[in-house]
Amino acid sequence: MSGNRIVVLSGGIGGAKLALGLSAVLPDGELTVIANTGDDFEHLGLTVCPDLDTLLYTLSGLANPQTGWGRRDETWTFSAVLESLGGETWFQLGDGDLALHVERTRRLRGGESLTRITARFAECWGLATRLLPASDDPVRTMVQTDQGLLAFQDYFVARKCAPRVVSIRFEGAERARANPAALEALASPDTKAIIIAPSNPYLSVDPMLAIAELRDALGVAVAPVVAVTPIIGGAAVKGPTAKIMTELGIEVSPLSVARHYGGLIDGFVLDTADADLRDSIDVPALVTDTLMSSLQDKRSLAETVISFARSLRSPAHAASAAQ
Ligand code: FO1
Repeated sequence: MSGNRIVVLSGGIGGAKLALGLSAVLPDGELTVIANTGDDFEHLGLTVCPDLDTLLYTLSGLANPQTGWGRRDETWTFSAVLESLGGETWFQLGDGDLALHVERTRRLRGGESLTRITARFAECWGLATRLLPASDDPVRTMVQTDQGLLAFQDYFVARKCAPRVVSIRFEGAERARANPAALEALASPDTKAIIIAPSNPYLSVDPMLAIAELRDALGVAVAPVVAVTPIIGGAAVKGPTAKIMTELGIEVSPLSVARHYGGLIDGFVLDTADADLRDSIDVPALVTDTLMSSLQDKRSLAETVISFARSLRSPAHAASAAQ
């Protein structure tokens, strides 16, 4: 490994697209992805880690391009039989995907950490990227809504994000230790940029930032921290980000996202559709095309974000490092 590491904080589908672009433009072993575990839950007796798995599948070329989650060329015999038995099928587990959850659960019960298991799976599938859960301790996103307090997947999948969000909290975050390998990556002098992926700030990035050690590590990192907007022209690229912002009384604008990360970021990337907002952002801002449809889009956004990050000094961080 040379001294040009890039670290990215990512949720599921949107973050995985940028992670794929970064992995395509960086030499093997240079990319570390720290993944949200707030969406993880126990289902049918199995531990399911949707964001980690979306990253695993995407980075190994196995992802389902239609859904963004789950595996390509999946079969659904398990789900069909379960349904015929009157079982719970609101959260769909494909046959191949099921194998991943069974093996992870078996290893967790045998005492292996989620970090170790994820590294093992990544090795089995030939990933050149280091994939790290934000924590080995449980952090669970809970959504307070007009229909009561809901576990994340109940809100997101079972109720299709329809309930009105009142507040969001991350159970276990106050006790959770950050993944030591993630802390090492954030602090390493070899790390040249830390990127907050265009994931949902409130549902996918905040569960990681709620872990004090991780947030603090970002705050003192010497490498510049750059966030990429998940909001383009007043709408979310995918998912419920804009709906949630409206319900929480936050203006649906990249400006709100930049402010949300205020004090943590040294640079912000916004879309060409929002170029007029550049001067209103408190940190240096780069305007570029942030929509990632093709692999070429992902690669070119990755290259642009890396060179923007490299062009930044991180004044706050540099000052604290100099003391
Ligand atoms: N999302 C859905 O909307 N419906 C599903 O049935 C579903 C199943 C599923 C199974 C495994 C997995 O890793 C992810 C799955 N997702 C499903 C996606 C997932 O719940 C969300 O996209 C993330 O948690 C949000 O990042």
